[in-house]
Amino acid sequence: MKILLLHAEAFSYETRKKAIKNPPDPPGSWECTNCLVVYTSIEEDDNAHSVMEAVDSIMDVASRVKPETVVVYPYAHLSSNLAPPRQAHSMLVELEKTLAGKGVKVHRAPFGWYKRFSITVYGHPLSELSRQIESDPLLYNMGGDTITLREAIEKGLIPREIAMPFINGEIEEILDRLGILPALGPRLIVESSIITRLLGGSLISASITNMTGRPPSTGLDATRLLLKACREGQPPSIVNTPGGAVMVLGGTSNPTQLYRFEEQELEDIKIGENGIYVPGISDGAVKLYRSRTGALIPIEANIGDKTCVGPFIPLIAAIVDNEIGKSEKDNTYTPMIPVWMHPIQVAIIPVKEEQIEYANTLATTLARYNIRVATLRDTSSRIGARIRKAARLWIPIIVVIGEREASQGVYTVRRRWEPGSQEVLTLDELVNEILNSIGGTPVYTL
Ligand code: A3T
Repeated sequence: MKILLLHAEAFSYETRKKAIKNPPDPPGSWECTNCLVVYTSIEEDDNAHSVMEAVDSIMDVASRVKPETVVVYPYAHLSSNLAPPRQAHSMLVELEKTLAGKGVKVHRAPFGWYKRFSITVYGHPLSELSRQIESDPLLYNMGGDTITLREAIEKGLIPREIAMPFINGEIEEILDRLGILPALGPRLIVESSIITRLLGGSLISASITNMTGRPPSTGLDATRLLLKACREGQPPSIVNTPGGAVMVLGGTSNPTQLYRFEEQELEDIKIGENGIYVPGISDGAVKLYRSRTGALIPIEANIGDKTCVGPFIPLIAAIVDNEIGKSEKDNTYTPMIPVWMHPIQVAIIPVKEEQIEYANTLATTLARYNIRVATLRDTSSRIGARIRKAARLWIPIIVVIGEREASQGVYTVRRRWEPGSQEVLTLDELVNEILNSIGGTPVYTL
């Protein structure tokens, strides 16, 4: 996405004629004074992440020039790599909504029209700015190579099931996907004890009853799948871990039904009463997570002496949902997922261009310990904005490198679990701390 931000004393436009066949917005005209006009070209690679980035940039400028209104103006002339109109329009709507959600007065100009416009720019130093918004601004470091997170997944450097819920930038996105999580063929296994530790209080336990004669409840697909795999567990669908727990490896022909229970199907689950009716199985129990939207996600099944957990992506979804739930109840609580579970364990942020080399050396060193690192090296974006970006992704450890750090050979570390505080560490201290927080992780790769 490319944006041109002009702080205007006066601005007005008026639609002339259609520039595309069926413009999604009606024609119109508009004028304003003291407005920040954001000429926006949506590019092919743009995604939800780019919108958040753009919002950050716009808010940053708006906080300094203090306009009365922000105008989102579709403008196809800043890029030669344009997104098709439908995608471009929906992102501009998203941009408008997200800005409005931040309490900004926003006006979005009609899409797909030739427009006549006039603008008078104030002329102060901040009144003309442009920003290039990267669609995937996190540069992942593996063995000294700098690649995007997406490339890292494709190369198999980050377990897909860990990284996928994060790939579009907004963890919240996985909540939308709670019902339609694709079966990705997980390769990771996790001990059930850790799930109980993370979700404990939020899990609903239900026994499985064998009410013969009752029709099967179709919405129990996910639970049934988990139970079936747990009971029948032929490799590679089930793997015993050293801790005795078992991970069910997903796989279904109809992923859209896998984790979603429809309203009426919820009635079939008589939790704490008759248990769950699952045809053909009567000797087990399940633990379900009830999300904030009411969806029930099967987390764990017990059949005989076997415990089956998984698959991995709904687990992450449940944990994220649960954490958001906690932070909604208590606004001093910072939602977080454990360091071992995050696709990016450490974000390294060089303050200025001159510190990039020092940042790269650190990234390479950490990557050698198999620590998953991303560098936010876009030094044209302000340091605060980059720290916020890392925080928005729930990256547990953030290392900021400024002039002082680079010259003294130390690292300023912010830990997500200690909001508001930071500490200066040596390389050894930093490495030890990270390895300790990952150590003993009960996850195994197949
Ligand atoms: C104009 N202002 O540019 N990004 C932004 N807008 C787009 C895109 C895109 N990827 N694709 C189409 N009109 N549009 C006017 C000039 O006066 C919209 C945008 O409104 C553009 C129009 O569709 C034709 O490309 C022409």
